[in-house]
Amino acid sequence: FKVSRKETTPFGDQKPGTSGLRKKVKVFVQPNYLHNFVQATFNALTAEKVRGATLVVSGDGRYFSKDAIQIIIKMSAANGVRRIWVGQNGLLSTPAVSAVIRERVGIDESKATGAFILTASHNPGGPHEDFGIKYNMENGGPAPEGITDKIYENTKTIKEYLIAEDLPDVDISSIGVTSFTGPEGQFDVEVFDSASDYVKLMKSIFDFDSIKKLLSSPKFTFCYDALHGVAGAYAKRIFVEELGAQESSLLNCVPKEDFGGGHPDPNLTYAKELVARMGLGKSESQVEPPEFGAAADGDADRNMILGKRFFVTPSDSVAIIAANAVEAIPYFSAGLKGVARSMPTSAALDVVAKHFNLKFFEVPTGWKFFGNLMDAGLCSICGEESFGTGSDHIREKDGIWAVLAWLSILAHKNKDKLGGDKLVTVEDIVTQHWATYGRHYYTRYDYENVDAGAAKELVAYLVKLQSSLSEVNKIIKGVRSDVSNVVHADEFEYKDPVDGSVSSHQGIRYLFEDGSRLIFRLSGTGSEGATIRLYIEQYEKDPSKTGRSSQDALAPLVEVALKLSKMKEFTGRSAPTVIT
Ligand code: VG1
Ligand code: CO
Repeated sequence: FKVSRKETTPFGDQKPGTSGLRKKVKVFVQPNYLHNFVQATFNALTAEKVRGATLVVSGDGRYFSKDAIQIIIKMSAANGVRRIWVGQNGLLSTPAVSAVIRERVGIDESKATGAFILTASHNPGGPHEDFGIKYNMENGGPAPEGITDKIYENTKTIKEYLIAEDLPDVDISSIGVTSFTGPEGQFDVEVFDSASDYVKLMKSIFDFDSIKKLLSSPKFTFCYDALHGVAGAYAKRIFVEELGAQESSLLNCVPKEDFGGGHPDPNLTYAKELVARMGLGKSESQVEPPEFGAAADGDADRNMILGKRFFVTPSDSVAIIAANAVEAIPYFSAGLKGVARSMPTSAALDVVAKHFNLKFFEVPTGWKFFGNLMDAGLCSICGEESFGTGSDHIREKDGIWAVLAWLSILAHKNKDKLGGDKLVTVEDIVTQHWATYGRHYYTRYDYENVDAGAAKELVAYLVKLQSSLSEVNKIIKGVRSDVSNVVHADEFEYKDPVDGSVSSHQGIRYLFEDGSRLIFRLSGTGSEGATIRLYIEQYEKDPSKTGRSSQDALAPLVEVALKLSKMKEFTGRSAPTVIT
């Protein structure tokens, strides 16, 4: 093939967000749009590092992925990349990409240098919905801000990109290697099985035999919903073929370009079918719900954990996994190095860290901040309130890992009970956890697609307001006299303890005397307008008061948050779009 230099002009809107660049498909299909971003990434990595590299290119299979993969292959060839690895049909979950970068050995003993992950995660897909792309580094984790800032700077000044126009499209549907010769020598595209590296890694972490025993008990019933995302490509292999679950326990496990028209976000609003099956829907189902249910998002890095008629908040989930990991999961049997959560995630994990005297870190929203801690051996388990949980086995959050972690805990607690008449349930595990550690009532309100100017004004108002605690407390007392005082407020700033880099303006926090917290921040993953997130949390230590409904328990704080932020005045919204 030949290398062509193509003239191009910058687009002004290619700033990567919390997790890469996400836009409507109609934006991505503009001539040169994807090309500019890919070249800007190569330039940020430097030509020296790109030349000879082995890059993984795959994603959640959403609409436009197949075209994007061919474009990236041709641009990689022209930029001197040595090898491209593609999961069969372009499918690899985000955690599987991370695992492939870290673990896979290809032909000629090659190892990957990095990856382009093609996903907009939990955002809907299809010609009228979202597409996305992000770059992951050699450690398997998302590019740090130093690199994403450089990519953005490059997109603003880009003048040309390189492409091998005459390279034929590569068949990514069948496994095998296709080789080409370019000006700098050989260029290979290797298509491989999407699941095998990841399955191997999971088998090295968990005790599959004990989970298998649990799943084969007639008293234990199981259900997994992939919401037509890429998790389907792993669920059958792991849950059915390896662990012996019935095929009928898999819902929506065929990956689709448009996720079947749905919103592939595993929460109580969007995972409707699973929610109904688990007995949490509006109308009670006729059949007895399964003991355990779980769902994933489009790229399978998120998870939702449910028990029979019972919802586990993600903040509780990571705390419970951390509290039980050493006993229940072989990978952690030597102990935990430390734990970490994102700032808006509830403090349930903090209490566990204290109890076990573990190193503990609070980082900004987004998985990229956990990677440095893990690389430095400071953190084993971490999580976010946004249905993200994971560990240092890779450098992304991992939806199926979280399900296997829960199944491991259930298997461990039921080790001697499988023959008896009652199993320890998900609900039992969570309520016992609350009894020991106290409960963090928690909810998140999302105001999606708000006018961007209005959202900025609301943030500016809250930034100014937090500087005067007396003003804040005056407003609060005027709304609810039964809510405690704010004792500290700030804009969250994080200094990475490993490389010293500082991330500022990561959300506004109001911290109350009784441990309650109100947090406001703008989403960095949306593709239209602005999304305001409001996080509300209240700690209850008294075991006789941990059984309330969270919406009831949090009602006073919600009222305070809405008045304090003038939410309705700024946004015109009297209710959030989604409550989780
Ligand atoms: C959201 C979540 C954040 C998560 C990010 C990527 O970001 O709040 O916790 O890390 O999505 O998850 P934001 O900036 O919109 O609040 V995923 O599954 O979209 O890669
Ligand atoms: Co995701």
